[in-house]
Amino acid sequence: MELKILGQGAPAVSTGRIGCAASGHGGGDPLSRLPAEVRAQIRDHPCYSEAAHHHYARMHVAVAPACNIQCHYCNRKYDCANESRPGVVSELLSPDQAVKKVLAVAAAIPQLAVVGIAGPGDPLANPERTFATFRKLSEQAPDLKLCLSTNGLALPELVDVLCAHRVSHVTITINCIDPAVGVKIYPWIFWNQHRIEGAEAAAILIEQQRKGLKMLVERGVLVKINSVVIPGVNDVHLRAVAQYVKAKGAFLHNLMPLIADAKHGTFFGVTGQRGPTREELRVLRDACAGDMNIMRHCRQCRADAVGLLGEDRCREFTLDKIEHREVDYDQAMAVRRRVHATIEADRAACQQSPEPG
Ligand code: CLF
Ligand code: SF4
Repeated sequence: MELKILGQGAPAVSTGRIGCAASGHGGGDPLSRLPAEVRAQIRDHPCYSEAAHHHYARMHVAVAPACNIQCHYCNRKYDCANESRPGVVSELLSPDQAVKKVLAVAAAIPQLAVVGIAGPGDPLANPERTFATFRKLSEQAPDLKLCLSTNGLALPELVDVLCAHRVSHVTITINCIDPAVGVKIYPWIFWNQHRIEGAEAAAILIEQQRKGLKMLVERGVLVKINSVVIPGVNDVHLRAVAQYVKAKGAFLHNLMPLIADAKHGTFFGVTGQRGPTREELRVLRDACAGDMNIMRHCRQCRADAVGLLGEDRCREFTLDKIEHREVDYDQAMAVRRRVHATIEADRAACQQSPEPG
């Protein structure tokens, strides 16, 4: 069912698909085995908790155009394949525009819980724009969780800056832990003012990802690993990646199918590299599941996605539509708190209900 809540002087808002069946609970909480502080971190994050994605929304702000590496599955004219389908970011935003958009979305979608920066390039290859956005959001939208997705090359030097900006969830795309596999995925990286190619480039990237993951885990940041599944290139190797990232303290592993199409202009697209079949993906996820928490509800979002996963509302919030919108953020935050409290009450009731059937 859909539950409607009326905020004081606010329009009717929907809490989303409320109900035990839709919530993924039928009695019993699949997260109950986790420590309380981790449950609190993922309770309303739609990517880190499968149950949460039925109730809570996320949005991305596309403030990061540049990248410091090249992946064979990406053409940056289009988008970052780390976190989105290619070719779908419609507007690049300045930090001020991004904040304006967040405030507008937060007022219109009270299920919003998380703001992420995921492209269209790499957020940490654009540190000024990324951190200016996070800083302003911390000041103006202090109740929203901050999330980031990166290839990891610049991560070690920026981990403490991320923590200082209260970024609580970080995704690192790790496609391999062996440079011999990496050379088939990354033609070059830009490192210390130089372009580096071949196995040396892959080895540097892998080492930076290793360091960044370790530093984040030491600081209590929840880390999700994204891996792009590329049949014949890294699919067999990803089992070793799953074991490795679990041993290093990652929380969740998201095995994403390669999206390759010649019209995207990517290397893998034009060379005819195929993605995995649904069955191949299922078998790999099941094989890795013994080693790691596996994410199975990823929607490979756009870098400017808005709304519940799979229900993208980004076209409602283009700059021309929000430019002159005045937002009373305190009132919006109060409405959001009531909506989130209702969602949690409903989830608690579901956990106490008996198993169906
Ligand atoms: Fe965005 Fe990524 Fe944060 Fe989620 S997406 S930066 S962790 S708020 Fe989520 Fe989208 Fe999959 Fe990413 S469904 S592509 S995993
Ligand atoms: Fe593209 Fe992201 Fe790879 Fe950079 S890290 S090349 S933006 S997919």
